[in-house]
Amino acid sequence: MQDVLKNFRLQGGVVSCEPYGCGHINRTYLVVMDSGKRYILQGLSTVAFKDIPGLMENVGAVTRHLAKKVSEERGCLHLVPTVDGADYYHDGAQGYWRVYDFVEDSLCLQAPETPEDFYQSAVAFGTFQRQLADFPAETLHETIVNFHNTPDRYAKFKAVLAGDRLGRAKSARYEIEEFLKREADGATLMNMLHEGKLPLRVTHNDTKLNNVMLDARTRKPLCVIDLDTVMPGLLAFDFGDSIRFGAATAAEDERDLSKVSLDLELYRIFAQGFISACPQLTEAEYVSLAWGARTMTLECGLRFLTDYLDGDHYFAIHREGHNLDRCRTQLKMVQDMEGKWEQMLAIIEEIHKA
Ligand code: ADP
Ligand code: GN1
Ligand code: MG
Repeated sequence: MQDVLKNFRLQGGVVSCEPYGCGHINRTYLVVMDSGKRYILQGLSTVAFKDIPGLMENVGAVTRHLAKKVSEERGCLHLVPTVDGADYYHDGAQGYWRVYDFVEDSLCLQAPETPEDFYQSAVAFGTFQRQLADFPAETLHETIVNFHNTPDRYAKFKAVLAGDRLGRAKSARYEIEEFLKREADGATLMNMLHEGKLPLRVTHNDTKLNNVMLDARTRKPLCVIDLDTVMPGLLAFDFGDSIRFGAATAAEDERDLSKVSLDLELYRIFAQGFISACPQLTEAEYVSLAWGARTMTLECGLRFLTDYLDGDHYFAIHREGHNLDRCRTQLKMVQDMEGKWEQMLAIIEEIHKA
């Protein structure tokens, strides 16, 4: 790693560089210097991202835009330049690398420890929307084309299923049938977009709880991280992906499905925080939020299933069948949301009318 690190303008000498965090996509390392300064080094996934120069142009522009809006250093991510003054380092053999200042005295949670933590993460993602409301969306590269186009995710799933190269479909018969049954549901948001009912905004598109940093002392939001998928999108994507991950009663890869459900109280709390911090929502956007939760969960489950059938190339796995386990929790969440659907709509309506 020394070979990579020597290309960045770091303060001091490197003491250690160890794998860090729970991300599924990039290779993340914590770098500790003899000066006491710490950094995050990331090797970017060329499986997930086909245009990394474009992606890094987005990240550079977005972080610089945010830096003008925040009141303290830890209020947004800061890229550390290379010795040549660039935002990232690329080497044919070693791939693409970037370095961020480590966000010190912060918490990055895999699950909310208290409902208040979840509320604060909602405020963080809502505020992020507001801070980017005046960002020139047309300058952003689409870092993953059709990222939250669920009908397109279905098309890719069906192509992989038809090939079934690894013969894994037989071990996921039930899940395959259940996802196929819900294809029309998966198109709801895209239909609303194409009918001109929902506005495109600059969205984060990957609003997992572990993509927000809270202040370790006050537990108030510091900043939103993992900006690789900042692109034009729907508010419902950001709301929905947060619910999918953070309002679940169990981890994304829990094997005991009896533990997996949607916590409606956490759903309500997140909606309150998110709506209060976001720019003004349109009438249709309010209605779209519950669909966002259902669609992002369905889509993510479908993506895990597709990657399982395809040989686990996309999401990092840590055990055999990991992506199938993840797919099963998402399906269980979708089924639970269907049972709670009227309540999910009513909760948003109550907040809207309050
Ligand atoms: P991935 O796309 O793989 O999820 P992330 O950018 O989310 O990659 O980073 C993975 C994890 O590393 C985060 O969940 C967080 O715990 C940690 N992390 C990333 N950037 C920083 C940072 N600047 N300061 C502190 N921790 C960070
Ligand atoms: C990935 O990068 P990370 O781990 O925050 C994925 C998301 C999925 C999520 C599922 C770029 O998020 O879309 O919802 O895993 N990110 C990308 O946990 O594909
Ligand atoms: Mg992440």
